[in-house]
Amino acid sequence: MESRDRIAEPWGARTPYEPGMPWPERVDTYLVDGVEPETVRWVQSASVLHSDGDAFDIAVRDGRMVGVRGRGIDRVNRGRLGPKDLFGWQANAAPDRLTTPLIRKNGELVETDWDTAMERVVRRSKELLAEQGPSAIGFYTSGQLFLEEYYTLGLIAHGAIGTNHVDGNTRLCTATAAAALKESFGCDGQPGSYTDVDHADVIALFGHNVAETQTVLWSRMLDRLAGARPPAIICVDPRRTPVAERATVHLRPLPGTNVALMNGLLHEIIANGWVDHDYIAAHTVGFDELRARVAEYPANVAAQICDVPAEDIRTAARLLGTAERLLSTVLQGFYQSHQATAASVQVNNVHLVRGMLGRPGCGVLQMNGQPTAENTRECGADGDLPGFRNWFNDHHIEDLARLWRLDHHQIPHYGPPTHAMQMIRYAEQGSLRMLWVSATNPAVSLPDLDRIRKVLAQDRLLLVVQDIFRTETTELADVVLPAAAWGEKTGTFTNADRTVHLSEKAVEPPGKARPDLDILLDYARRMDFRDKNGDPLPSWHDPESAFEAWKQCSAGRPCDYTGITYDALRGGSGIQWPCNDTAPGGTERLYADGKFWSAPDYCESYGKDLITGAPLSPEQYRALNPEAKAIIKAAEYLPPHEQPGGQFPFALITGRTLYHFHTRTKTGRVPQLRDAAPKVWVEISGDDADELGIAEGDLVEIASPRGTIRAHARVSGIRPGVLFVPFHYGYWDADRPGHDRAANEITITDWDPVSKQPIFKTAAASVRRCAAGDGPAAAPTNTGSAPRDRSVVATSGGQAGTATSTTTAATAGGRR
Ligand SMILES: Nc1nc2c(c(=O)[nH]1)N[C@H]1C(S)=C(S)[C@@H](COP(=O)(O)OP(=O)(O)OC[C@H]3O[C@@H](n4cnc5c(=O)[nH]c(N)nc54)[C@H](O)[C@@H]3O)O[C@H]1N2
Ligand SMILES: Nc1nc2c(c(=O)[nH]1)N[C@H]1C(S)=C(S)[C@@H](COP(=O)(O)OP(=O)(O)OC[C@H]3O[C@@H](n4cnc5c(=O)[nH]c(N)nc54)[C@H](O)[C@@H]3O)O[C@H]1N2
Ligand SMILES: [Mo]
Repeated sequence: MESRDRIAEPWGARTPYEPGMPWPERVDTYLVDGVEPETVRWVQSASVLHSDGDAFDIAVRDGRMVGVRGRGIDRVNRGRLGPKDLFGWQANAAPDRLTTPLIRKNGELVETDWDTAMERVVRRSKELLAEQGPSAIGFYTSGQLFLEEYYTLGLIAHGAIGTNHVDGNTRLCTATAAAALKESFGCDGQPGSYTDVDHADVIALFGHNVAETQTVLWSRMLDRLAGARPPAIICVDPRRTPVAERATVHLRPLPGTNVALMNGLLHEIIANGWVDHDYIAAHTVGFDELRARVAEYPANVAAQICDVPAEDIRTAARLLGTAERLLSTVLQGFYQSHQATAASVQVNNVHLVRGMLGRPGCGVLQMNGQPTAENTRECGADGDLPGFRNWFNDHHIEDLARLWRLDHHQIPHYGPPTHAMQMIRYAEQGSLRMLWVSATNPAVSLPDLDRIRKVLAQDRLLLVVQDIFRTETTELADVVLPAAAWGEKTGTFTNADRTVHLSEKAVEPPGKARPDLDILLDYARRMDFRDKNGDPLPSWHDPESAFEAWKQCSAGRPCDYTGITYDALRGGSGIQWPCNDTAPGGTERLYADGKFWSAPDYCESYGKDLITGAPLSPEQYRALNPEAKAIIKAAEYLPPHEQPGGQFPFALITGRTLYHFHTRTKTGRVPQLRDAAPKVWVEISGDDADELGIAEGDLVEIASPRGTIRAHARVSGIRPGVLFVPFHYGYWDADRPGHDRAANEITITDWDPVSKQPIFKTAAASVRRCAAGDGPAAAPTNTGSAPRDRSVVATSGGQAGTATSTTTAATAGGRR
């Protein structure tokens, strides 16, 4: 057993391994001082602070959480935990949890009881249904609840109420992942598996800072890099992230130029003949269009648009083109950037033209971000219909109506589901009169916050907010519902590689807080929702009965859960869907047989035009892809809508740091994590800083056409011409309240035409020095925000940040 400061060393010790070997086990444990592992009860769970699905047990003593221990048996992490996994659970016990419902009276939020709060919501729902119909009501949920909760919400919204206005913050997060998969494969569903890391000889990360956002997956890659025959790494990111530091090739494109870069790479791959013509002919449509399109993007043309050396594009293309086992991952540097879906689809195209799918090491991971985003999508809480059913296919609607015992016209399918930014627009215009927000904090996480605050604060809008803390958003609410957090309720969730985990209740929720599932079921009972037979809707009453109902809904669909039970998830490892009679142990990789879920009668989507977002009709799709193949779609590069220049000469991007999760409602309450990154900063390149007379730690003002914020400057390895601001910092901090630090004060109201995902990573801004700082910026030094000035004191956690690891002798060496 060894101890390490896991704030200083987020990835822990190396356990090297070589291609084709299993990833060695390393069990990480953190227990609060003085607690011995033998004296606690261990309760099975997994992490809800990213999409990796790191499996661990929660240590419980005297009814309180006292630590965590990784599950060595689990396929995802083999026992490893990252800093947020090790320390994040402490937020549950924060003294300022919401413990009672609140209701707005004379402008103030005051404590009330559940009956009063729920009756206010129910009364208004009934009035609106009577006066305006279902379209007056909207639901905005999360990627952080459990599967059972989303399915319940999906049924209530789509079925019982019949509104088309239901979406998740997954719109800000993985809408593009889903869209890119639908465009290429006709259906959502992650093709690859984390075990592809064990086999790949090239790993390409497109706009994905995996080292900070899925630390355990990066540990797996680091262990490959430390072993024999390590993979080559391609990093596509304007910042010098920890991934870039270890990359064989680091491409630093100008933000918003991903399509040009991808077209340049595909041009080189095709021009050099690094394509699998048999695979293309047997399993795809659309190759000729792609070849013609990318012919316009030789390396030097792409290089000019992206401002990267043409030679680097050629080198990267050679690696992609000659890899024997290529694993690609895609995340927010593509999903939240200009032409999000068009760019992400080109990554799928690399794999299709190279025939690299469904074999060990040959995976695409169109990543998720949030822990349960996959479930929001599959259960229909993001607007899509449950079970990846197609809103444009009448048979799918009838199928769902039969399952729910409703008339098919009760389920709205007159058009695509309303996306989150459109719901905000309807609220702004006044047609949406009630918005129920659960497990998301839009007053920090949506773009152009001044506008968002005004919309949410309107008197005519009944804003219901269901959270575990008071947040920037609860402060605008009319009714606040206190929820039980992860660890205080039972349910399942699915990570980015389709692995389903069970998370059991470990401790009681505080005060009167209730599980989100109970709140939704209580609402349904009070509304007296009924099916055709007059039976209560939903028909279930607890997590396991909800899970069993969901299994019926998933039967025969791609995300088939029928072979999974709570009991099967207990004790062992997570299980990858589809899991059914034909695949009783789950499915490691999709499309191994070159067959896709893209048949016109079966597919989730008929696809869209990658440039305009216009949906294809069923007839157009049938003509394009009658035989259920994969679809190769090409796209031309278009310049971003807001480009740097004039008064706003910098490209502004935003994103994350390793130690915080989103709007910090949890990580900001955990000492180890809070102290590692206590305040907002802005990253600026050395060249730009020198030219503007900005020194490390100076207070600067960053302005965009939307507004201004202030932050201390971190002079970092970011590419010149680009500014990066972490989006974690809202305004509730006691030390300096105010609207002058959230990145989204200055981001743009704009979204991808295909996925409707807001563009948080392409805008124009300026920066100006305000004053000297009192020392370096309080930004982490071992991450993408590493300082140019190596004398800045390194990030560390000391004794409080120390955790233990155990590797068994057999696995410690890696090579056998
Ligand atoms: N520590 C931590 N981990 C998390 C989270 C968290 O809040 N904190 N959140 C989770 C969630 S919900 C998500 S969605 C994921 C997100 O995980 P990531 O996508 O890895 O994180 P981001 O920092 O948003 O963006 C990744 C990178 O995109 C780059 N980038 C910006 N613009 C462009 C561009 O135009 N082109 C390219 N190629 N790159 C660009 C940025 O420099 C940044 O390093 O992380 C998950 N994990
Ligand atoms: N500028 C910029 N903006 C961004 C991004 C970016 O990169 N740049 N990234 C976007 C992305 S990818 C994402 S995912 C979003 C995240 O944005 P948000 O979803 O707004 O961020 P969170 O802080 O995770 O908010 C989740 C809320 O749910 C509460 N909560 C936690 N657990 C529970 C529970 O069990 N029940 C209930 N009812 N509540 C709970 C938390 O206290 C918190 O208030 O931000 C997006 N916004
Ligand atoms: Mo996300």
